[in-house]
Amino acid sequence: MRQEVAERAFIGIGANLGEPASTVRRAIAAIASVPDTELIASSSLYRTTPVGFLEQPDFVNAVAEVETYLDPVAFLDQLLLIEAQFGRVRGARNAPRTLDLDLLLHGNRQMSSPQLTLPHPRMAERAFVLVPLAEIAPDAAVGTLGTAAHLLRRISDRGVNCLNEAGDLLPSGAG
Ligand code: PH2
Ligand code: MG
Ligand code: MG
Repeated sequence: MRQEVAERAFIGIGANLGEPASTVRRAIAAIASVPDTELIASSSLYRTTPVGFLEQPDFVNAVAEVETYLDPVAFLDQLLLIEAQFGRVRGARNAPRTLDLDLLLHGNRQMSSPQLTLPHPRMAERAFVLVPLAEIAPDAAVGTLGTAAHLLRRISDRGVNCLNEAGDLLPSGAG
């Protein structure tokens, strides 16, 4: 449903099959064309070590920030549509994927339904989410847990490495 007032939402983007860097860039463009939604910012791309099931290729991760008039469930439906357009076939949880779009934050909403939990339940421990989120919105509040920058200081950012525009790893220590 369309709401009267726009809300700020953050989307976690991940891919680890095919050409993941190109997929993530095209996914950001697809998010920018969601109805009633404006892209505000997108993070750098990061090459990240898989979390959970380790025997799979590295991921490319990023975070996008939008302002949307869609309510959380309507916005999530748009994200699922984009995943399907990119050929995502839903297999086992944490299995390799062509494109994963996770609604991380939607305004200050806190909700839990079988469809959608906000804030995203695992984002506070995941450097592959918090590093790109803190890059574009260090002050974004993750429910009652604190800001992205605060949460990031409590975990290790090992295994999360920034890519340059060509999709190559930046030399470590370069920022
Ligand atoms: N997504 C998962 C599980 N593990 N690991 C990394 N590095 N990046 C991801 O996006 C990711 C993951 C489930 O969605
Ligand atoms: Mg995910
Ligand atoms: Mg997902």
